[in-house]
Amino acid sequence: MSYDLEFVMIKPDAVQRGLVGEIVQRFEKTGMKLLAMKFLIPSIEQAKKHYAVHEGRPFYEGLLKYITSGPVVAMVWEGINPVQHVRNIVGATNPLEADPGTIRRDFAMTIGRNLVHAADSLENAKYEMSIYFSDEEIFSYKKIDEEWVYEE
Ligand code: IDP
Ligand code: MG
Repeated sequence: MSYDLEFVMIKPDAVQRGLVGEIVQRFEKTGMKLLAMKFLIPSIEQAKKHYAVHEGRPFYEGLLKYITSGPVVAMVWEGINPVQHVRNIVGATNPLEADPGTIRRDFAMTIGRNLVHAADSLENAKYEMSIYFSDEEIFSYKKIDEEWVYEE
């Protein structure tokens, strides 16, 4: 078992709707470790890098407008299998298809305003965190509950 990193972003709609605390808490309560957190308005250059895989899709322009429309919370979380854990907590892309208890099912109505972004692979997580954080901004520290979250 190895500790890996996942990149997560609380999108502008969640900030506007006052859901930042609720969303952070869902990740925090799993026992994952928060390594980086930044409140920022993504530039168009950052947004284009972030969503490069979606270039050419019908929703691409709207997606860029959405993600650059206001402040977001960018985060890096560490854990074992963090991508799977985080994406389970976030839920399916379309809130209509998301499981009960997921963020998107509980708080969102439409695919175009689905509150949270989470990288879909460790490789993409690494790429996406490099868009928003320098290496020095991603901390390394001992968290006191680690032996109670993971068996030795
Ligand atoms: P994900 O966020 O669950 O990984 P992706 O398929 O990677 O989903 O799509 C990225 C983001 O693009 C979605 O979270 C959503 O905000 C937006 N998006 C995807 N499909 C649509 C669509 O059909 N209409 C509007 N927005 C979409
Ligand atoms: Mg995606």
